[in-house]
Amino acid sequence: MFHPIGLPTSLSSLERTLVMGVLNVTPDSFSDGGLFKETQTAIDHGRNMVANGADIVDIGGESTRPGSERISQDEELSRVIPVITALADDGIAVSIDTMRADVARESVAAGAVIINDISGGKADEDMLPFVATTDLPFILMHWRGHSNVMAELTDYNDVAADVAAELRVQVETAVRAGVERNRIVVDPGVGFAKTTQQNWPLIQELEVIDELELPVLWGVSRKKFLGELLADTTGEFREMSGREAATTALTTYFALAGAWAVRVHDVRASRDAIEVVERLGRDHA
Ligand code: PMM
Repeated sequence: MFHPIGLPTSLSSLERTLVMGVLNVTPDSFSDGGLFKETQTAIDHGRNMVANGADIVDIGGESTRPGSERISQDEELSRVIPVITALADDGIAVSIDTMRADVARESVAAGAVIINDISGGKADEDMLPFVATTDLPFILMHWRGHSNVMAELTDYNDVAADVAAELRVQVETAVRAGVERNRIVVDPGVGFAKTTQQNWPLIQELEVIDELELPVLWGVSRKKFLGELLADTTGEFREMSGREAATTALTTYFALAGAWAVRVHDVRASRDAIEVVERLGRDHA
């Protein structure tokens, strides 16, 4: 288990897999409307996740579900900044989930301490130069294209090997732009430009990703491939809220493999799983 440099010491002193709680500030996540209400609901939810064991709260204003369209930068900022400000003021370690350099910049100014770019710097040419000016960890995900087109970008010879190779190129690009290698966390991007079935060998062969010798974040929580795995006898996918136990099973697997962090919705369940793995790893006593 090793951490990227630039993490708050409260986190870098931990020797277990970290839990990143998902906080999507998007109207589809908080459907009862009104920005103020959404903001307050999101802040409360972030605090609640920390009370339940989240080490990091990952705040995103733009949905990246398969097929989703982009929102404007102003819209994204108005969703995330008040939530970041409130949670950072509480002393919570906040990461900003954005593909836009300007959103990352304003989020860092508001108190975010980790930058999570699902495009790994590919969506906005200003992202990597901006990250290079900070001393913060950078989560770089495997990415082939925006959510509205990614379903057509799923050709692989060997999914784990190809994702690792493409991640290596993305990492080298980031380093050339001035991002220190030891600040980078890689993320194989489960569900992004992968068919549901392609996610399995990627996860099964996680040692191929580990060969990059960088901390690894896995984001599988509630994703479609789990809904498909758990489909009922008519073929109907399991609904989102029924995918938690499967998500937690994967958290156990990733923690056993020494993942740096998991990005999850149900923080308590994953944190419990990680505590079990950590206890099992201690010497017999
Ligand atoms: N997945 C989503 C959004 N952001 N960030 C990282 N680093 N890794 C992910 O797998 C990831 C992400 C989409 O999932 P959601 O709609 O449940 O937030």
